[in-house]
Amino acid sequence: MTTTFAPASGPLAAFQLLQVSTDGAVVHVRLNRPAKRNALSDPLIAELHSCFINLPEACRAVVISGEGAHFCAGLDLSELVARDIHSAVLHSRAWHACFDAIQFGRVPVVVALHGAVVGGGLELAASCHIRVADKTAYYGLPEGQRGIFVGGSGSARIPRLMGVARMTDLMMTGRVYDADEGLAVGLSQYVVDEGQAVAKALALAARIGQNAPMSNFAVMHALPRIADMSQSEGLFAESLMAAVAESTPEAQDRLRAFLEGRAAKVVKAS
Ligand code: 1HE
Repeated sequence: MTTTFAPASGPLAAFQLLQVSTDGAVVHVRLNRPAKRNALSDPLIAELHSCFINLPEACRAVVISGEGAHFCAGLDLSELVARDIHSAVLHSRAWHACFDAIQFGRVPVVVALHGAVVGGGLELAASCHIRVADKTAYYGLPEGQRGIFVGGSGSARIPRLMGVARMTDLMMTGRVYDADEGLAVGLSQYVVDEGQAVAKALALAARIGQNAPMSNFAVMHALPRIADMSQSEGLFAESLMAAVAESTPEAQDRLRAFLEGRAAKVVKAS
């Protein structure tokens, strides 16, 4: 795949711990703190939050990846040592705000995973919409060993991917899943060869960015909320969302294109 990514301009160019580049509709956000294994410090979380609320108008999809040998070592443990109760709550809420801006933002987010995807790194990955791992990826929740609990939305988001029992196992026993186990339990949707996760994620983001923005928005915002509703409420919400999506001019154009033989058919993967 040929890409022509260029450094981002405007507010996205000013970050110290993120490297942001753009290629048309796709924005690539790299965690850029490899010496500390991309550990999520307060400034890194603040930059990530700022990045997602300042995405350029032309952006239709985002890829997140990590520089160096690991995707992310989780919470920066050096910052935790001297926190009082009130600042600990505010710290956790700042992570929630950042990861909510990713999950419930304007555009879909694909994350490319390799090496350690642990603790807060897994919480970050769980807030993205599509997870692509390479063979080197592994997943752990060492909070149990460190004497702490998840605070970056892991208790709400990770069981929704793999279930409460598996999360309990990882947190209590220190069990680590490799890339294939992560795929099998639902932590990632793709596993690719070593070093190929970013390319695959960029290709998926380019494809996703061609969907009608309202369809992507409906998938991001309606699906997880409907999953939290009773069936009756969910079906009603689905009807409303479907009516909104299919009434947009873009949907009408796309439906006409298919009926007139101008749109791609659905075929088996080769
Ligand atoms: C860090 C961190 C960190 C590395 N906070 N500084 N997360 C963890 O419990 C995972 C802790 N980290 C590790 O297990 C390992 O570092 C890795 C498996 C990720 C990578 O190992 P390796 O051998 O490549 O690197 P390293 O030598 O361990 O680390 C390189 C440097 O990064 C070193 O600093 P240096 O100054 O000695 O060079 C490490 O101290 C530093 N480093 N990880 C701070 N996490 C909102 S709640 C979320 C709760 C959690 O995320 S708990 C899980 C925390």
